[in-house]
Formats: sequence, structure tokens, C-alpha cells
Amino acid sequence: VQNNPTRYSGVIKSNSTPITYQYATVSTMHLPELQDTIDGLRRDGLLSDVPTFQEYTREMRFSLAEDFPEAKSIIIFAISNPPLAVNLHHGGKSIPTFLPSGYYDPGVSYDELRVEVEKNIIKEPGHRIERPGIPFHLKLLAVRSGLARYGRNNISYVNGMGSFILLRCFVTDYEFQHDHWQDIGMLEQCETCRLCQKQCPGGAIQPNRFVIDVSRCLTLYNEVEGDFPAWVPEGAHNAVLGCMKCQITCPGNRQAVQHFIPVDDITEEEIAEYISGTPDEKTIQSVSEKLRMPWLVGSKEMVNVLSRNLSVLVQG
Ligand code: B12
Ligand code: SF4
Ligand code: SF4
Repeated sequence: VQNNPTRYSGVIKSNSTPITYQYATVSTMHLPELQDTIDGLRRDGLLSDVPTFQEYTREMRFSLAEDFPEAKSIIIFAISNPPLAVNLHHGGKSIPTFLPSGYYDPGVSYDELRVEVEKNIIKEPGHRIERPGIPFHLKLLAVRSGLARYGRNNISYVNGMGSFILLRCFVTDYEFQHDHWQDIGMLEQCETCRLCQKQCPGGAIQPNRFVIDVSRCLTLYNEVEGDFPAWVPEGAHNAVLGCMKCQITCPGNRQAVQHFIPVDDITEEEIAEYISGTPDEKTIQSVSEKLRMPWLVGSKEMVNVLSRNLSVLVQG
């Protein structure tokens, strides 16, 4: 584990693949201030009332759980998680696309991360290290801890990793000496740039407000089952799940886009099986291995989502 004034970095060797991470720590005393920011946005009507977003965020609160009120510090991690570069074969053509960060097995579990915290970060036995009992809004935490900065697209960016990260968090009764509390910061590049705003297919990134209009974000619809809203433009879909439009051309990702992970192509036969809507077990298994999504096996819901998304990607 290496130190610098605000961020720390390290490497976990999971299944022999090294996984790089950065982390920062802050005191739990900042929790009320963090919650105030969210309450303020709610008061100003900036938090969407779309049911899926409400469902995702309903339980979130910057508050300690009843079973761990003595927690002193929060550890926030950014784990490197580059998109997978995937080619889909259909009608004799090869269609390049992505599986963005966050949708595939990152190769490091919460348990492995907890061991890393104990052995290489706290380095002292006998401390409680838990996932927060009440989930936090992780980007705000990452930005205020000095680990990350917001892009205009509302995604958080970490030096050296860009936005292609997974955020993970622990609370502990260990008290860290350093607490690099920061103001809410935006990427320097955003000051003169509007590329993500221009690229967003749904107009979710708006000129007159910073908080995106979540109801116009493609991801909200294509990572769950259901029909796409009528406003989604033809050809808007660009990823197996989620959307890469506001990240792929972003100057804040200029280095990071060079490190996408190539995976085996999805074959004509596999695509045909998925387009049918009822892929056989063998296809579900092979695609789940290629896309590093073990949870596809046994999840009818995720298979339906993938069937729909692969269909629109190859058929328009
Ligand atoms: C709900 C949710 C969604 C929803 C809503 C997204 C959203 N922007 O809120 C949907 C389904 C649309 C979604 C999409 C995506 N998500 Co999401 N999502 C979440 C979840 C569960 C909660 C996010 C949340 O708290 N939103 C509430 C809003 C209010 O918070 P906020 O976005 O941080 O907004 C802040 C800024 O607007 C800031 N602010 C306000 N005014 C101003 C003014 C200035 C000048 C500045 C600088 C800041 C600022 O204050 C707000 C509050 O702090 C988190 C997991 C978690 N536990 O945090 C993952 C998470 C945020 N998602 C993640 C990812 C990867 C994505 C996608 C990129 C997936 C994809 N397409 O590939 C997209 C990105 C879409 C986008 N442009 O934001 C990652 C982000 C990693 C990163 N690099 O930051 C997270 C952290 C999951 C994880 N564990 O890693 N997501
Ligand atoms: S595309 Fe431009 S404005 Fe958008 S997040 Fe990246 S640097 Fe900022
Ligand atoms: S993920 Fe796609 S739809 Fe959502 S804000 Fe970014 S560009 Fe727009």
C-alpha cells in the first residue's frame, strides 16, 4: 500500500490477477453534513421521482446502523474496473460494443477487500470492519474524501483510473489519523467542455443544472426488464448493459479508454439463441463466462434483459 497526501493505492492479487485500487478515509463525524447535501437536493426538487431510481436510493442515508454506532471511520475504495470490449456476430457482421464498469465480476469480493483493509490498511488486529448497515451515496463520499471528482456527467473520476471504477465502502471502529475532507469538486476539464452533454442520447445532462435528469438516462431502463420509453432514439443503445456515451469521449478518460479488456466474441449462434428470447442452458453458460457475469446462470430476469439488449444492439 502506497501513500500520498489524500489518496492511497494498492494491489490485490485475486486468483492471480492483480487488481489495483485507491482508497481514502474520512471520519464518521462528516455523516450529517453529507446527508444535508442530499436533503438539500431533495428540497430543491433535483432528485427524480422515477420509480426505479426511488427504489435504488430509498434505503440510502448517511447514517450509522444501530448495531455499529461506535464506528469512527469510513474507508471508500475505487477499484479499477475497465469496460470489457465485446464483439457481437450477427448477419455475417461483427458489431463492436462494451460491457461497462460495474456489470461484471470485478475479481475481488467484499470479503477479500475486508482482509485487505485489516492486513494492509489498518494493520492492527481486533477492529470491526463492516459494510455500512445503511447504504451510502458513494460518489458524494468519494468526492468529499478527496478520492474522486465529479464529471459534468455526474460520474466520479479518480486520477489514473478515470471513471472506469467500482466504488466500495467499509466502516470501522479504527480511527485514522488523516481526514482529508474536501469541497465537492468537479474535474478541471469540465470547465471548458460539454462533450458528454452533446453525446447523451436522452438529454439527461442538461445545460442549466448539474444533477442529471435521471428519468432521461438510458441506463435506468436498459439494466432492468421492461419496454424502453418512446423517447429513446433509434440506434441509441451502445452497450450490452448501461451506456458508454458520456464516458467514452470524455477527456477525463483519455488514458483510461486505452485499457479496456478484450474478451471472446459472442458468436452468431449465441446471438441467435439470445434473440429468440429463450437461450438454452449451454448458451447462457458460455455467454456468462465470456462476459464474466456468473449471475446470468439461474436469473431469468437478467437473461431477459440481455436478450432484449442484444436484440436492439444487433437489429437496431
Ligand atoms: C441510483 C444509481 C444509478 C441511477 C441514477 C444515477 C445518478 N446519477 O444518480 C442510474 C440507474 C441512472 C445509474 C446509472 C449509472 N450508474 Co449508477 N448508481 C446508482 C447508485 C445506486 C446511487 C447513486 C446516487 O446516490 N444518486 C443520487 C444522486 C443525487 O447523487 P450523485 O449522482 O452523486 O449527485 C451528486 C452531484 O449531482 C452533486 N452535485 C450537485 N450539484 C453540483 C454542482 C457541482 C458544480 C458539482 C461538482 C457537483 C454537484 O451532488 C449530488 C449529490 O451528491 C450508486 C451506488 C451507490 N451506493 O452510491 C450507483 C453508481 C453511482 N453507479 C455507477 C455507475 C458506473 C453508473 C453508470 C456509469 C452505469 C453505466 N451506464 O455504465 C451510469 C451513469 C449515469 C450517470 N450519468 O450518472 C457507479 C459509479 C462509479 C463512478 N465512476 O462514479 C456507482 C457508484 C456504483 C458502484 N458501486 O460503483 N446509476
Ligand atoms: S465529457 Fe467533458 S464535460 Fe463531460 S465529464 Fe468529461 S470532461 Fe467533463
Ligand atoms: S449513461 Fe448514457 S444516457 Fe445516461 S447520462 Fe450518460 S450518456 Fe446519458
